[in-house]
Amino acid sequence: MRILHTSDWHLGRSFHRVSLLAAQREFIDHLITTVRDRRIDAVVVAGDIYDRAVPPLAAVELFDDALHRLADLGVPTVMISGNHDSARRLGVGAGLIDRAGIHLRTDPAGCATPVVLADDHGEVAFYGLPYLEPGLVREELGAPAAGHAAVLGAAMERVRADLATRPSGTRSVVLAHAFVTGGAVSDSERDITVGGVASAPAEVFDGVDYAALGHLHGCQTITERVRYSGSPLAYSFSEAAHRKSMWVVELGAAGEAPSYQRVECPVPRPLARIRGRIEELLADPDLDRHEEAWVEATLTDAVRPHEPMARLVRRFPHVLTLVFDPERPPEDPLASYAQRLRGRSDRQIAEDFVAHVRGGRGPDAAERVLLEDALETVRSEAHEGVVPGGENGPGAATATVRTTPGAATATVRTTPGAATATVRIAGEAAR
Ligand SMILES: [Mn+2]
Repeated sequence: MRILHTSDWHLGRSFHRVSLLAAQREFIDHLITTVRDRRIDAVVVAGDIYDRAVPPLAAVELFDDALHRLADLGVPTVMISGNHDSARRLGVGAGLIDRAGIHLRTDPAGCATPVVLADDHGEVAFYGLPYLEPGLVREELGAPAAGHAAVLGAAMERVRADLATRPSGTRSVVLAHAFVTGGAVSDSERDITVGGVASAPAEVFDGVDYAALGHLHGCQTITERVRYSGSPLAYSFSEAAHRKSMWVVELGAAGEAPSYQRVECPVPRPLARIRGRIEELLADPDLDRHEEAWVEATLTDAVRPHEPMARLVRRFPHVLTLVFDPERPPEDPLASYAQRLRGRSDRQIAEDFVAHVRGGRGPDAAERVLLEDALETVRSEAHEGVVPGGENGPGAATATVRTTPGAATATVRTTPGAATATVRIAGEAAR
């Protein structure tokens, strides 16, 4: 059985204010062509169909078009919701499109009810595990502990239990939307850290023939049988070096190792990250090759140059973003601030800030729990789409937590997709 694995379409997402709708439409064309030309038997889409809980109409129409074309081809398709999708919104109508061979799984309760397809070697059971937000599904799945590894583990226990009841020789594929340990991140995935831990070990998928993963946007192989397809398009400049692709996985008879082929996706426009003083960027002949790219320019001039964007755009008409990173002497405390924040989680930044405004005394255990609760509440609400458009757009949310009675109040604000947390301290500690 030949399976096409893709994920993280993020329909409706734009790239630094440039609409990607035409590029996403081109990807859907490419998907349909690939299914037809490579005689694909089943398509799996591992979550993040849309970029947000309430997607724009044009994105919904594109998804509708993709579903019609897949149904017309008569190729069974299994899809799950990701952390960017609103599982409940996406799941509306799932029962009906099921009859057309499009199996959309958005409810964790159904994770052990597979879509069963067959070929000459027998049956293949496809288990769709929608994104499992630990705080929301722990009880439902009876997970012994909080956190991603525990809820995913509980869901996979159910999968293995169901598989054990099936005829011997039944092959199996699991779709999951998760951060598996060892995977490489990029800047366009929304942080899903819970209790300081974002990832689950690859061993959680032991016992199935193939785990088709979504969430990380780079195409990657975690173990031979546990893979990410990555997103079909680059959604941040950190993906400038990615080759965007899908996997064609060929399952043979039971016990045979699957074979894998990587199918590349069309590139609407290459990405380039360039860095230097503005005069160098305007003159360096090596940069000729980036003149038609979408460009992120980092200017290192010690003094911010006059109208840099207007000058750069003459050579790089598609420059989209400017970063200022002035060269400073190493003893300058400002030099390292951005570097200190880079790669730190919302929770770490919040804890550092509490320590900073309290003369070095960071949150104690109880305060840490409160901060974590606040961050988690915000994430759950954003995921469920219960927070209407905040000042930072749909899904932005704020939670307030009193760290010590009468001493400090921390307000945590997150904007999904931007992965930032701001902590404000009010009360005595603010003095
Ligand atoms: Mn994603």
